[in-house]
Amino acid sequence: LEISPFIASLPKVELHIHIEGTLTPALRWKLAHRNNIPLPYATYEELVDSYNVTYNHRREVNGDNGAPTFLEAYFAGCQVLCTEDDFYELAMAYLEKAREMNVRYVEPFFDTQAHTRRGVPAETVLNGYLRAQRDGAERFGVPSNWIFCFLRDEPLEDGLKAYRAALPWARTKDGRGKGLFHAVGLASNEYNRPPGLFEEAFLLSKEDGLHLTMHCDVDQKDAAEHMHEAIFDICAGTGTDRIDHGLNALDRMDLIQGLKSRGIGLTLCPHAYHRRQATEVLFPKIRRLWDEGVKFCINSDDPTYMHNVWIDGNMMKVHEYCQFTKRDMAKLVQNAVEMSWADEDIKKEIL
Ligand code: ES4
Ligand code: ZN
Repeated sequence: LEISPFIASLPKVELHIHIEGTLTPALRWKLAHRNNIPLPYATYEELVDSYNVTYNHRREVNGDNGAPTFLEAYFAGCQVLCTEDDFYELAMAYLEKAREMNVRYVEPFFDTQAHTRRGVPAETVLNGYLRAQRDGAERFGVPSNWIFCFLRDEPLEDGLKAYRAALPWARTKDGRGKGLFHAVGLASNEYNRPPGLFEEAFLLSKEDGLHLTMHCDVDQKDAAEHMHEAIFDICAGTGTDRIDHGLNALDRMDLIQGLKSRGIGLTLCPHAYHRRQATEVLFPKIRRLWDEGVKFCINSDDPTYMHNVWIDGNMMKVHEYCQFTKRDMAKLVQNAVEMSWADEDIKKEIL
């Protein structure tokens, strides 16, 4: 699908993108050489090929066709990120790309655990992203508020340690933090890792005044149960503020009702699902969510690991396949603004 002038010029807001999932083969190649990190690929073409990943996080579900799982490829990509400048360059490349797509505001996810477990100090990661947050707003006019992610397939204790290390870079309610992130999320492989396992971490971040979102990925094992926990049980029953993906709400009416009554929005990433679901299956589901009155917005997830389909390509797909009108498309952006945790002056500027 070619991006239409209407979608290209529509002001956009991105609420579901993993910064490490924007690493291009070109930047990865450059950083590998700069940092003397050996790549397990003989040629640049082989590196590009390694971005052809399988959808499910578990090899046994994919069948063994030799392709890496998405998470294997994603964490392999992370290995070239070593210095503060590397993290800065990664983030600046994304924010510049956002400007080119007329994306006016972003809330990128980042994983410190993916880097500290390789021996990179947390402050290297955080200072790189912090500098990009400042320069990206100034140079490209793209303000951003970032989201610290717990890796759910790592122990809670590791997540708590990572969170405490990152906290000086947060925008906490005491107003003393550096202001990089203002929310926490839950990412990585959710197989047998329900969100309730991270209750202590969520309560802590809420006490610190941070917002809360969590992945409830599509068609994973126990997807509906995880979603039920996220909506009704998390944070002593107050629930999450947002859900990332969450298409499985359609499996159960109590989930649809819960989302609506609690005003929880979904950050959908249509192309990520389109890799595995037929057009005539997937897009009617998204349309049904819309008709049910569930609030959602359209995002890109990990564009370089998903055929380079960015937010504009994702919006094109729903415009085309859900029969969303131009007015509907503007409403989807408005949903993103309302679901966002941007300051009021930034929200006003976009709408
Ligand atoms: C992710 Cl697609 C996806 N699922 C789970 N965790 C992630 N982190 C980055 N992308
Ligand atoms: Zn995601």
